[in-house]
Amino acid sequence: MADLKHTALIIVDVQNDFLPGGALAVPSGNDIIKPINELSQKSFKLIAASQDWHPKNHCSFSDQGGPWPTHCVARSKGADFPQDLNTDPIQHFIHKGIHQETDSYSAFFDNNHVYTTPLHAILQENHIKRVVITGLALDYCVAATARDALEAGYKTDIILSATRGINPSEELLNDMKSRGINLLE
Ligand code: VGL
Ligand code: ZN
Repeated sequence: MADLKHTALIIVDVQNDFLPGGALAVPSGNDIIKPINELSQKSFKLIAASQDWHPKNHCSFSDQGGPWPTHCVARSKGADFPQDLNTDPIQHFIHKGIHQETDSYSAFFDNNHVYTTPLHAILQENHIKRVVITGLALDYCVAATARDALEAGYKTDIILSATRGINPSEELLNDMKSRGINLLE
């Protein structure tokens, strides 16, 4: 990664509930913590981390008719970062999924594109041209964040060693590649 002057590292939803033992565990999710800790030592212009941050009665929860078990309730242990993730280099924390009636896979917008998080403005203020995306889950929040980043005009890379999916298909990976998202080792 040659010139990181205009590059941001984005860490998506590396939270206890998405790790083994959590409410919505992504298989081998903990394997990515060390690679992310290594990446965050590099000289990125900025580092931002998103956190899934739901109200207790969020529409995505199965007891509210949604597809997912209750997870990442705001301020709960499950919504917290795992202890072994080095959060010292992270300058910006982006909460998403904070509105009861809508879910937000992407760290930029909710799924209906009604609400915008501060992420795009932060990247613009810092003259970011390229984003390097890591975190969980590859087939949901990482994919959605990468698609929105690309649409917003950023050169968009996903680091495969620093992401894991719930059930990522070959089609999804091909779709991301054909859009122009770079899948790097
Ligand atoms: C996520 C499902 C529900 C994710 C968040 O971070 O990928 N997946 N909420
Ligand atoms: Zn969620």
